[in-house]
Amino acid sequence: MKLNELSKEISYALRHAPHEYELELDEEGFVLIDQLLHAINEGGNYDRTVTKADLEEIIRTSEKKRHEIVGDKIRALYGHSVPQFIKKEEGVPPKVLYHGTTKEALGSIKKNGLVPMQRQYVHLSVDREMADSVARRKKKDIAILQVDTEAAQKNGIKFYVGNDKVWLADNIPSKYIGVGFFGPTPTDCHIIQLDDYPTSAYAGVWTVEEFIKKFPDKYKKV
Ligand code: HQG
Repeated sequence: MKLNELSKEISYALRHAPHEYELELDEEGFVLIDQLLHAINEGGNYDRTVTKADLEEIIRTSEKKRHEIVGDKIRALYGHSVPQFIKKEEGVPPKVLYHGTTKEALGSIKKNGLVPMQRQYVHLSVDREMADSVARRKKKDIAILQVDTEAAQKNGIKFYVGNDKVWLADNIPSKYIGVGFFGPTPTDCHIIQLDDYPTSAYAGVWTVEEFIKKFPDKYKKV
């Protein structure tokens, strides 16, 4: 059984295309496991019948907790792009959350803040490492952003629980966002407020290395 493929198909069905599987998500994004299994098995993409135990194994062994089973139901914990609004539980996140993106997007993020784009929420990570791997999916020059959630919350921005490592949010204005230059240790980092970050750096006129060279005392290479 190709569990990785199955996991991707489940994410596709539960985040983006439940209608293709004749599934209806409830307001928290749950569907009956039996209905999901029926639809997946009708597709006949796997070498044997997919069972609830396979779904449980995906959740247990995956490096990211993408799905959740509660009783006889399953849902995707984040990532939704379905037109139907999926309600997430509001919560108080860690004071700082990270977002991995591309340098190319910085100009637009500076102007419009972080916005959900094709998804229902902005996705944030609890640690830099995860933000880094999220950014590297895009296969471009990356930028790691740091969100001051405390200041944002004080001004009415809401955060929602995804899983233990992923938080969700509505739009986050750029005044709460910093661009991070991170070194190998937690103290070896410097954040520049996105609004102060020179356009020449993300436009590629300066590479990050050049930028760091210009400010050797303050910035260290990752
Ligand atoms: C960018 C994966 C221009 C944003 C990951 C991102 C994550 C803007 C892209 C989860 C912007 C959207 C979600 C603005 C945001 N202007 N670009 N104003 N605001 N963006 O894939 O966060 O492995 O929809 O920076 O690990 O990359 O599938 O979101 O680059 O947790 O489980 O618009 O998906 O999880 O891209 O990834 P995405 P994301 P899974």
